[in-house]
Amino acid sequence: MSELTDTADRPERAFLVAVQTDSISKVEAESLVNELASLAKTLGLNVVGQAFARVRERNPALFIGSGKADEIVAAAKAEDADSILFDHTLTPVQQRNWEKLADMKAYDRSELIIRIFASRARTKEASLQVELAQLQYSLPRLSHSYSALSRQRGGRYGTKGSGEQKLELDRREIERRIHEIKEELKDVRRSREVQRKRRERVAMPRAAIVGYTNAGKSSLLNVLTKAEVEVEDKLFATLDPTTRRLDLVSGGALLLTDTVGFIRNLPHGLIEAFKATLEEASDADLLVHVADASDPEVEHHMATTDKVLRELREENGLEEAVQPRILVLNKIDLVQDPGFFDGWHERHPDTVLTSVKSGAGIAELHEAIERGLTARSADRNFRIPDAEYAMVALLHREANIIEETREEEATLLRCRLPERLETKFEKYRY
Ligand SMILES: Nc1nc2c(ncn2[C@@H]2O[C@H](COP(=O)(O)OP(=O)(O)OP(=O)(O)O)[C@@H](O)[C@H]2O)c(=O)[nH]1
Ligand SMILES: [Mg+2]
Repeated sequence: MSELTDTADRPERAFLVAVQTDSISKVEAESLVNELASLAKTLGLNVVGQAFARVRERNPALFIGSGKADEIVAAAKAEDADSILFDHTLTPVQQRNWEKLADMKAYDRSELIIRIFASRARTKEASLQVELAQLQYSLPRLSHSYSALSRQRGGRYGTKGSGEQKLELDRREIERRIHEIKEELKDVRRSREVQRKRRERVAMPRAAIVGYTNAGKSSLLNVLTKAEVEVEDKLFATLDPTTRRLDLVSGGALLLTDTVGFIRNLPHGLIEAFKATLEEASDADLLVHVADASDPEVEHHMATTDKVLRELREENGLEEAVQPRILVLNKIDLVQDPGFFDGWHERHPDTVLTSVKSGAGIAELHEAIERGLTARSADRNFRIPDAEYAMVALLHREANIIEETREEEATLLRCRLPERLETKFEKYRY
């Protein structure tokens, strides 16, 4: 066993490295490294120092120039670090080179995020999805470490001996498991599909709460629907979607789903793995995009969320522009500068401002959700025969009724109908 195992019972001491490149400014690099520190703390790591490196030309072996790399290693050693944690993505070769150079663990944001997801997975579905992402991540890294993602990675150096044959076996074993998980996830997806069909039959509109991690999505679901989703000041508190019914003031109701949060540079393997979960968001009738007013990077975070959603819709073959959405700026209780809101409304005129802490804006959000669901419908006249009274009941649940009169053996309704119900009611129009 290496000396690293002796330190197993103290929290891992991590030294962070951020890079500036032509496309990453100093300010952005700083914000990314702060976020990396939050991610590290979420996993219980002890952040003992950080360094910035300016990269003009990528050094294929280490990403960073070798002189700077030596400095970083020295600084990490001076802090008695157990690991060096990079904000930028390391190739398997770079990871191996850093580990040799520093004689300690080296890994990147993707691996850290995957480890967080692994530590947070509670349900079978989430566990399967995380395991899939882990295996896919570790496949190309097999040549240097089979257990690339296991926590206990000490003893790796000098422990050769596994040999080509073993490597090939390991690779096959992993590929087999990947295949198995994909099959299991297909079943999960099928049962989700069944659930969704069932919901469509009751024709309840669906809204999804989306946004950057830690913005307050679960808190909002809880306050809007009296759900009891766990809320934590940690990144990725929520991995599993929770759906609750939200009663509308007009008498209708909708299903509101809380989803996994987004983050910059989310490993693609995770998006891929969590597709089944995120489908809940990508085809909802309405998106409630929650942003954190107290975070200086909030607009970057919003752009990230939009980008991931766009990609998901594209992958699912859905048109991008048609999904109505409400922008919610939460945690306004934490904003010190009153001028902040002037600038904000100039850039994002229709924002609903909320605070789960003080209760501010929650009633407005209710109204905005209600409006959002009916906004794109027009006034329609329907004649519904008494034999099909269930359809009248459906309109009472789902539509805004403007006028209702009786004929012999039929009900006449003038109402504003959610667009998704238009085809269903086409035959009753007059
Ligand atoms: N001050 C303040 N804190 C809030 C507000 N809303 C949520 N929080 C806190 O922000 C933290 C994150 O809230 P969550 O509801 O877990 O956030 P989330 O978006 O679901 O986060 P993930 O599931 O990790 O993506 C918790 O500590 C909440 O108590 C708010 O309006 N004001
Ligand atoms: Mg949450």
